[in-house]
Amino acid sequence: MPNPGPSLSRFLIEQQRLPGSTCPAELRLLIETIARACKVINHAISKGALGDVLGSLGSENVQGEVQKKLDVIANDLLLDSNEWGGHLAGMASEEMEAIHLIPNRYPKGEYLLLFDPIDGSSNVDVDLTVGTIFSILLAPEDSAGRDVEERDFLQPGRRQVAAGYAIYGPQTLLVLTVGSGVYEFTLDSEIGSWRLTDGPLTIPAGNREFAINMARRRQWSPAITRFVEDRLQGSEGPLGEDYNMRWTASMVADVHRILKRGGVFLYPADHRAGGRGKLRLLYEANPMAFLIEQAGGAASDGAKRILDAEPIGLHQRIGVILGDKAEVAAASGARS
Ligand code: AHM
Ligand code: MG
Repeated sequence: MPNPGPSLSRFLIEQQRLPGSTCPAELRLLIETIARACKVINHAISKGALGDVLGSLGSENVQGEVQKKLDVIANDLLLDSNEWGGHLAGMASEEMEAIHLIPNRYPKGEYLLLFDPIDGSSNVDVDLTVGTIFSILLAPEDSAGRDVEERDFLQPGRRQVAAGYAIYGPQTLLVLTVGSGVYEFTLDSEIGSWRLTDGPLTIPAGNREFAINMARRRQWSPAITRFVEDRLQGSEGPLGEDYNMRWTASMVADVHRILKRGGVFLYPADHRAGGRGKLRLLYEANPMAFLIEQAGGAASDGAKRILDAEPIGLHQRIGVILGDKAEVAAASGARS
């Protein structure tokens, strides 16, 4: 690939022209709009204290989490950027209890957009990597001619037509799938253009790195406990090899590392409480699972494929194990 490769627009237009394309023009225009909003979010994040965007608001979101100023700024930017384009029937976000309908003054389209505007937002105030995660679905056919409702968003992840994330780190990247591979674009901030810099991505097999929040150990199932314990014993244990552990508290950063370098990410369900884990199915687990599968990896809730989970609520949580196929199988109870 020439470096830098084609712009995001050119890449998507070329995808659109391929026989059997999974990227029609309307989807391309929607993705370009999301990518533009991510550029503005990137700008706001990079201003930091100079832009008065750090710190909390004192309010809580529907999850009972304290909202950071940037959670709300990024949420509003994504709503404002996407509601007038005519591509969407509705939106849903980690930061809003209810779905967001497209105002009647704008034309409506056939897609549904779900997002986590700032994932890993506890990292913002300490200048660590955060991201924006998005998932795109088609509105059900029977929603034509009426306002969409929450139930229209409750589709299994295998029905996603596109998913991706922007990652605001040492470089600002957009990582995207429209169901035919995973591609990485780097923001050239001087000319304001996303340029293809890698892809199609394939998760390298056999990287001995795992990502888990060890402080939740008491909540793990026997299978997760055994998986982690085997790796902690390293060359002195049953696997006979040393492992490394990484935890950034930003799923976008952990998933990006796995896409590029391999390994496995785990945020399991709370085994003792019969709980569902921390991460949300519709706008965190599903888009990441789609990307990981498209890059040759696997994504499981510990028992079954995440993309087959039948959603029952907009903000429902699910256990997440994703990355290298063999590691996901081992953490889900198969023998390591
Ligand atoms: P957020 O969307 O409110 O930021 O929460 C999701 C984040 C993930 O990015 C990360 O994997 C996880 O929460 C970290 O949780 P913990 O604080 O338990 O380490
Ligand atoms: Mg999140």
